[in-house]
Amino acid sequence: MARRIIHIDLDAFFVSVEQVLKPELKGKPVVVGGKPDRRGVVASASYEARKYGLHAGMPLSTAHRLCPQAVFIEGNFTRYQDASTKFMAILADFSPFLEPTGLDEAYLDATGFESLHGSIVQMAAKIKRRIKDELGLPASVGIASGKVVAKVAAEQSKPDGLLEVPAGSERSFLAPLPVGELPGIGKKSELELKGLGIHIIGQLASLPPETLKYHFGTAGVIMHRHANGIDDRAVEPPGEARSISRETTFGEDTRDRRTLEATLRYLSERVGKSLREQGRPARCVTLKLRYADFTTITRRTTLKQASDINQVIFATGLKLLKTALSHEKQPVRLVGIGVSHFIEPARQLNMLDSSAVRQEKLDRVIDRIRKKYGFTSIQTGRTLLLQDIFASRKEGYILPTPSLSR
Ligand code: TTP
Ligand code: MG
Repeated sequence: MARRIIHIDLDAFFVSVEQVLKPELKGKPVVVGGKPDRRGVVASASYEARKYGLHAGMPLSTAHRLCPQAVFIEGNFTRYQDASTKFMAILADFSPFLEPTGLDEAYLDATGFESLHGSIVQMAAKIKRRIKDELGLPASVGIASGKVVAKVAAEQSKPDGLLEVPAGSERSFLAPLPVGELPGIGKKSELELKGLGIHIIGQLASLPPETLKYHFGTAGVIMHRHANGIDDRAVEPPGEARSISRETTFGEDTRDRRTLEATLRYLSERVGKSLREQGRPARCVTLKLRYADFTTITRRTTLKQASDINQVIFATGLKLLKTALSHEKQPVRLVGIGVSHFIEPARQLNMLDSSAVRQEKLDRVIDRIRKKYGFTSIQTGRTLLLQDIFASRKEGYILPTPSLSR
């Protein structure tokens, strides 16, 4: 029997959360991402705003030019995280086979659940109802025998849709759609396929797999299977995060070392906090810089000893920053820092190093104070100058484009 996989994705997620708080925004062109004089990009646009050509990733200034009457909102990431947690809790009530693939999307394996709900379509309708009733959010759902077709079906049904692709009709469902609609095909592959005269998924499905392998390597073989509606990947419960990072774009490109270092310190402390919450120290620290002309570089250091200490993350990032800036004269547009390669904790090793022990204790005390009184209630001298650059609230400074990477 064919599997029944559900893919569910909330509609205009960030915008919809804002509309729950301010119902007067419903039915209007709304953008979350920042005020139009900010240099960031659109994170989420309401469907009314999309009629004017607005979409995620578009610079706010362009969005404003295309649709000056849109309401532009800064947004609040904590709010979206909160809504996401509640959304996933509702899904978990329906099936233990749950794979979240983003803040606002997940796969559910519903194979064999027909008798519980009448049909899988009825099950999906119940899921949508609960999300609407309890969170006030619209969702779109696709149902198919595999993940890829379920995801495309959800996308095709937006907004507020529900679409089932019956077993056996996966291929014909996909065939007329543009190749760019197939998950896994990015802008680059799309262009390359167009160069080969391949525009719709049906054409892709008919190509010999060897041809696709020749052009795209193993990704081409997977592309061929997916274009034919074949996808037996399991719905897998989430693994642990593989990296934690934070980044921000400056309001104005900057060469000012003190600003860059203060921001790096602040971002390092944010990363450190998450790292300590997950309880596994990291071996690698990565610095990310984007220069005024959008050239983006990343530089990584492997630590001798895995760490979750603010000072270690910052000092490592700072060294990378200084080296990078000595090679580049352009002003900086974005700075980010991340950690990866987590290990299981082996505290006893650290005990040999009394300064590390002291710093760990200090970080834990700081975490407790911040939990109680807010992130900016206690600061290192270095980050104080950020008060003049960023607004703040209890959860910390309000960065123009906070990183979504977890
Ligand atoms: P999406 O599900 O891709 O977009 P959406 O929910 O706004 O709209 P829809 O699903 O109806 O097409 O992303 C979910 C959220 O993730 C989105 O609301 C904001 C955030 N996001 C960004 O911050 N930047 C981005 O480039 C994208 C694509 C999403
Ligand atoms: Mg969405």
